[in-house]
Amino acid sequence: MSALKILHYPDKRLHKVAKPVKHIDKRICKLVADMAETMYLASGVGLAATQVDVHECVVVIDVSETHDALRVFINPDIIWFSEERKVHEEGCLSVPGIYESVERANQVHVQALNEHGEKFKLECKGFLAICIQHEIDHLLGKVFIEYLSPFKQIQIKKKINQFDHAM
Ligand code: GNR
Ligand code: NI
Repeated sequence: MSALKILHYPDKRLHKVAKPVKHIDKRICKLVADMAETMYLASGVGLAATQVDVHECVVVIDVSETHDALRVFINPDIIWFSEERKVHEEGCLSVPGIYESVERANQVHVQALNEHGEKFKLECKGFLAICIQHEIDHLLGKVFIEYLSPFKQIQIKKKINQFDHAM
């Protein structure tokens, strides 16, 4: 396994749209293992392949407190969104140091393949529902701050600029 480099906003590559995985082969299994290592090392609860500059539909999530419940989603598709929505504070490994409230569906039903190529459906609520929507957005080239007001987005860009210059 090897840890991968995580792209940071405003890197243009974060806006590429990921392509579906055609064959779950050794390369994809290694990508899943490397993404899991990268996510745990960075203390994240999820990671999309887009964030490590691989533009294929692969997501890993572990929302457990014990960090021992890895979930793998290949070609994930949200097949149902609840009408009920909820605001929750979000962060992103690709936008370090920024935490902002985002409104999303409270519950979603997701269909995907696991690393063995088996199709599964998962009913997600709570923090898992937020995470899977955040990760699938990455695969679509979308970063959570794009949900914020234009004013807020400019503020964040300024803050990131200052931070990058100080480094
Ligand atoms: O680690 C993460 N925490 C988090 C908190 C609230 C909402 C979403 C997330 S996902 C984020 C990891 C990440 O950037 N995944 O793309
Ligand atoms: Ni993210």
